Amino acid sequence: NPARPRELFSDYQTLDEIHDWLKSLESKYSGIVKLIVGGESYEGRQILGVHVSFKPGNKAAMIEGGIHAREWITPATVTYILDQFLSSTDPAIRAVAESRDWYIFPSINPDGYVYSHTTNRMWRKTRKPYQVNAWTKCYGADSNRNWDYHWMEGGASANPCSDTFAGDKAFSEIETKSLSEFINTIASNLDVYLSFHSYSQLILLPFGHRGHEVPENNEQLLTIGKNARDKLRERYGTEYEVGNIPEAIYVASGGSIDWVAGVHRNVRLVYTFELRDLGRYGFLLPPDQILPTSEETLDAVISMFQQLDDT
Ligand code: ING
Ligand code: ZN
Repeated sequence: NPARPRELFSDYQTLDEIHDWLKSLESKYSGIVKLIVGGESYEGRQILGVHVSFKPGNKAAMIEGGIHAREWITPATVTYILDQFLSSTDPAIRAVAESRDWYIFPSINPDGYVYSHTTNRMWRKTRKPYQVNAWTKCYGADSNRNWDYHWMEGGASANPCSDTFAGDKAFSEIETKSLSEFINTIASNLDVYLSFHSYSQLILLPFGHRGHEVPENNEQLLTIGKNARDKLRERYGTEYEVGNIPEAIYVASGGSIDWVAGVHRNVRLVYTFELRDLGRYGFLLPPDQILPTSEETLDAVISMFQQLDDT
């Protein structure tokens, strides 16, 4: 069974396993789930996702995971959320699931994700080579420093050997460029954009660049974020903090959420989750935390949509 090679949420999945599972959904939920190629990678892989639509006329919401290769809990949590939207019988989850057209991409840096499984567990970036000098090549740009909104305005490096290398220009990476072009095609109907990272247990609001810009609805984002944080805590007591990127973590420009919030101003809710933990295991979060992390995160996500739709 390609769908559950290992139990889907009891261990981290390889890229092929995630892709096989996504592909299995189209026939299992036919008429509701459609595969989408949101973009492509330097090494020629697909940025594979799904469009989930229960009925016509809904606003759209997009969820991305795996922009950083080593943050394995993020594709796992995004696949869990997708699975729940499709299969849960909980009325609150069903109401939110059926209230939006979903565009869900569990692993938007596929080359990096594969590399972190095969070669270097702590890999973060894409895998395009950059010639540094006659003798040295370094690989990859940070796909969360490469988006074209206030690009290279703080918290990003011009050195291709750095883990926060922003690329040699905005959208130098095919992954961010192609995915941004896909987002442009759905943006006019897009209502919510969620991006998943680990670790630090934070809910982050735009913007991250050094201009300390805040979204026009910053107060609404803070209120909804803090209420979602309270919901998240209820299940297992996990403590999150909520704030704009520079205050809550550090100045960082060229992130996906800055581009979405800055270029597509009709998108009302834009957040980054930094999932578990606080550093005990860091990126090497044990597989027995996949389910609890996913469950509490879904609680927060459901709360965000409920609040948005109640106002
Ligand atoms: N954290 C994010 C990073 O890219 C972030 C924080 C989120 C920055 C959104 C900018 C925009 O550094 C991790 N852990 O990668
Ligand atoms: Zn990250």
